[in-house]
Amino acid sequence: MSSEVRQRKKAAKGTTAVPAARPPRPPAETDSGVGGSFFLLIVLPPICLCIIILYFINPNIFHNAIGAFLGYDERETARVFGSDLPPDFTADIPKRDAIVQAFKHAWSAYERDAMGADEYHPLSHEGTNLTSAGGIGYTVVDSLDTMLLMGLDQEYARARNWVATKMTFERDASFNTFETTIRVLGGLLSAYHLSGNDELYLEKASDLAERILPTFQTPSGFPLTNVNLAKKEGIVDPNWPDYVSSAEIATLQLEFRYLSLLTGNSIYWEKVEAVMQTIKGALLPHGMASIFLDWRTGEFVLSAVRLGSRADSYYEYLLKQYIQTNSVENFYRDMYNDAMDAIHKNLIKKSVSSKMVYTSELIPETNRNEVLSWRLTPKQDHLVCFLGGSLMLGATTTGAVKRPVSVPPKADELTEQGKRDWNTGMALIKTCMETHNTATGLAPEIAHFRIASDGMGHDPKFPGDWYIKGARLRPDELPPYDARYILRPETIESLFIAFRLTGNEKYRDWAWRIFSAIEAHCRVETGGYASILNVDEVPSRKEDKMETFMLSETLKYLYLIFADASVLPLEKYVLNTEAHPLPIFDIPPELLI
Ligand code: DMJ
Repeated sequence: MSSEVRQRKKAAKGTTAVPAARPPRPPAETDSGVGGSFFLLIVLPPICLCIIILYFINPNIFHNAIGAFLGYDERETARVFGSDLPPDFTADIPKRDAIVQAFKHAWSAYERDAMGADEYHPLSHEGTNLTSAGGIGYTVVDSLDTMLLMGLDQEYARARNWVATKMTFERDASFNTFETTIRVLGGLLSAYHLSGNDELYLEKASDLAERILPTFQTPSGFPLTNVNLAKKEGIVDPNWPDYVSSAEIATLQLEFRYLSLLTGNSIYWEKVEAVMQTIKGALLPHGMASIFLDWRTGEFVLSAVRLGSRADSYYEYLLKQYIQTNSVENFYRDMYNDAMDAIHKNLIKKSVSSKMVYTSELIPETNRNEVLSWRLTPKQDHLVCFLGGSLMLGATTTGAVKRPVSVPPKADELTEQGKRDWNTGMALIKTCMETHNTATGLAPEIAHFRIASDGMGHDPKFPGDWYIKGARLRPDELPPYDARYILRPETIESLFIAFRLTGNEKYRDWAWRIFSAIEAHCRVETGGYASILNVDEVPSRKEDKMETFMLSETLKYLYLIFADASVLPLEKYVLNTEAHPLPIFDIPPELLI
């Protein structure tokens, strides 16, 4: 509850308490009743008129007051719940078109310098492949659906031609199973759907999936971290040979399930479904999932519990699997709801002074006597910023009393859990926006939040509620890893969902603010966009890399925020974790497992 709401409640209690302590006053006596009539006839009508006029000027004043009275956590929530303003979902054409121009700026540089290469380096104007065995279409395939959505027909035709004539998976090298699935398999499937079922993409997708399938041949059924696409064999992660990560094994499901639907071959579905069944049976006692599992035993291993790297999309896909099949698989609904309960109990915290909602991590530690404890670390990866939007989306699906809910949802349309998740989602998005309050207006890779026990006291170098570890110590040093912005999409992804679910223009404004910062600090004049080394440094120092998710996610979500909402309606599409849209479908009887 905001302090303002709290104070108002206190004040309200105070006013009722005072008269009760005194003898009740007799009703005011008047000589003739003229005073009462005067009030009713002369004073009351203008007051009512003022209230009506005020309501038409700004109904939120009243909605806020009602929300505060009902006791929601945030004034903001009150503004959204119960608003009767019709949301305006028509395109903001100048802004939408500016995003298209940005995409062209990025793509044309890649096409000019590096067409077909897996990755692009905009400062050296070069492309490189993930392995020395040759590329697998990482950037081209990750970009296809964005071009289709933006109507970039010529660029798309050339990219399709590259897929048709040059792309091959006959590469004798180790590729990351998860990354290949979300970017390449997901990109092919989405291109198949958005192109009106162009068979080229389904053939390529089936070829790729057949090569990935052998990674599931482990005692637990968990896929190994890497795969040799030419040899069709799973390969362990050389750094963690006994482990696989929860995000990586539980973020293949949307893609493999959709492929089963398209091909009628249930094998893909069965493999990824079995992974989820085993994970559910292995969850830790407090209902959380740690970042590593043992691929031999199928058990979680003692490792960090968090919502960022190696865990993020595990949570994202719990919800999205439920959404993908028209909300009939209660297995996923329950798993998702349990996970959100556990997150609220264990990881969601409020900052010390301004009560910003953020997520922390739990790090396991054993002392000399082998006694285990969990250390709470107030560290939030940029990656976690997907969670705000995801919680809001969850609130309107697993947390809805009836569906579809209004836009924005009314309080009585959500369950208690739905209201909680909606509030947390909005608050987390606000926090993610706070982490954009840097010299560049871009958020760092990792933010730390101040806690009372951090031993930093009232250090003037850290005046706010959050900081970038090590970043402000020595300006001549190479900035720490935490200070980078590598063109990540997560905050923008949440803004997209929040805008679609509320129609609140503020989310478009925030998205535009981030886009302007990207333009100001990451744009390379000769073409492309680069990561920057320190979000708190102007002019920015650039790093020679444009991640493929700039084309597949960051610019796509920006485009969708400013496009008309009839483009990819959320009730018809679920976006994979790389922002590749896949249609929501009913499970055909032959695929019911
Ligand atoms: C993307 O590849 C995906 O969104 C993934 O789930 C996490 N990280 C990147 C973007 O930051």
